[in-house]
Amino acid sequence: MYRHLREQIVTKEISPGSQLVEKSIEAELSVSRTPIRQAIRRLCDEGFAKLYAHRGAFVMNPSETEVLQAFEMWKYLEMKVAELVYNQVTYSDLQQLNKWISEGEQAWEAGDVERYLEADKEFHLFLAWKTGNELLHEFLERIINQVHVYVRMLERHSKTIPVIGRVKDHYSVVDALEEQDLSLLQTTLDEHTRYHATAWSWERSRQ
Ligand code: NI
Repeated sequence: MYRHLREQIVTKEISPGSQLVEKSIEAELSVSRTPIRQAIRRLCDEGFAKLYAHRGAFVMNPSETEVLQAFEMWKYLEMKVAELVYNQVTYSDLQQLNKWISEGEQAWEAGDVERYLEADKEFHLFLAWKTGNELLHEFLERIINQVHVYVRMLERHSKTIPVIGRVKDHYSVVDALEEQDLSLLQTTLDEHTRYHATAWSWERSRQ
């Protein structure tokens, strides 16, 4: 149910800004109300839709400003994570990070966007978890969910740029951690987060 609705949102079969009405989904797909409600809740949690009090859930329809603000917040949180972990990472942490890089690469080569995004999220959240700051980890998860919603939409509609092709940056992140080089780490994460924002603006300007 969740996957079905998510797919429809990403492909814009359900138009941006439209309301997710339990009753009409129930009628259309002939499934019971509870799984629909759960799916809608999850879509809201992950940033595909937004819940408004007394009005219901609406498919997100972000302005360019909102998208750029999300990427900017992502960057700020990554800068903080970098500052807290750049000299805290052990050999086995690096191995773990490398595992997610190869997972991401395999997914990318197979054209599996969902698996790619999952590996990407694990990679970034692992470092946030290493900070020991639960709120930082929680906020980063929220922002990455949101940013990944935008990346999915961009990926589906862009034929011109490899939106998810920034796996290479992750290697530089690992190098910087290995060298305990904060400035390299921050520069890399800055470029990594900015790439998507630039891609988004560029794609928008061509529409
Ligand atoms: Ni990444």
